[in-house]
Order: sequence, then structure tokens, then C-alpha cells
Amino acid sequence: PLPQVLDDPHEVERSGMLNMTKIAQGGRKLRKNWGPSWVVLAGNSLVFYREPPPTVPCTVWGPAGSRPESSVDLRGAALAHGRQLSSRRNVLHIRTVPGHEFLLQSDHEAELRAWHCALRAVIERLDRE
Ligand code: I3S
Repeated sequence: PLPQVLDDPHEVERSGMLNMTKIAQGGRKLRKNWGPSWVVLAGNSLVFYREPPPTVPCTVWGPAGSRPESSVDLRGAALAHGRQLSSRRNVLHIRTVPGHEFLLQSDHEAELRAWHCALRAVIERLDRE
């Protein structure tokens, strides 16, 4: 099934390149596997693409027709600093209701802080809905 965000491309809150690793899937711990990802925050979802769109920053969506690598529903998700979970700097930890957990990281502190604010705002909005 297509992620719900594709139904409404106007709701993109933020997009950009981040380093990402999943650390748990359905409550089961996974081995870290850090890698770059094009991340799109839109609607109630966080969507991960392997590649950025070809015309950054004109296009906020992934490459035309490209399929996301994965996406998660942020309703009820928990957001926290990830500093206890990684030796990297500027790390965010997200845990979703079904127990999927991942870390997002940027070498640029301001970039990660902006993601933190955007994610917090979306999660708080979803909590009120
Ligand atoms: O939380 P950990 O186990 O210290 O995370 C590190 C390891 O996953 C390591 O992989 P291997 O154990 O397969 O060699 C990764 O290469 C590191 O990047 C992980 O630590 P950081 O601190 O980068 O999240």
C-alpha cells in the first residue's frame, strides 16, 4: 500500500538528508546499520527514501515515482534525545507505538534541532487530534 502521505503532498513539514539507523522493529532489538537517508515529515508519517530527489530543494518529494524504503506512523510516538544510545553527536531517538525505534543524526546541530522541533510539533498535533 502507498503511504498515506502521498495522498496529500501539501502537508510536508520538513525534508532533508539525515543519517538513520533502525534499532528495533516491533519491539525486537536490531543491530545498528547507520546510513544516509532522505527523510520526509508529512501528515502523520515519517518517510525514508534511499535517495534525495534530483532537484533539491525545488522538490521536497522523493525521486518521481520512487518508492519509499520505509515509513512510520508518528501517532503516539515518543521522541527523545538519543545521546545515551549512540556515540554520535546530535542524535534523536523515535519510538513508535508498534515498537519500531530508530535514531536520526546530523553533523549539523542546528539541522537536528530543527528536526526535533518539527517532529515534536507534529507528534503534539497528532496527540490532540
Ligand atoms: O550501540 P552500539 O552497539 O555501540 O553501536 C555501534 C555498533 O552498532 C557498531 O556496529 P558493530 O557492532 O556491528 O561493529 C556501529 O558501527 C556503530 O556505528 C555503533 O555505534 P554508534 O555510536 O555509531 O551509534
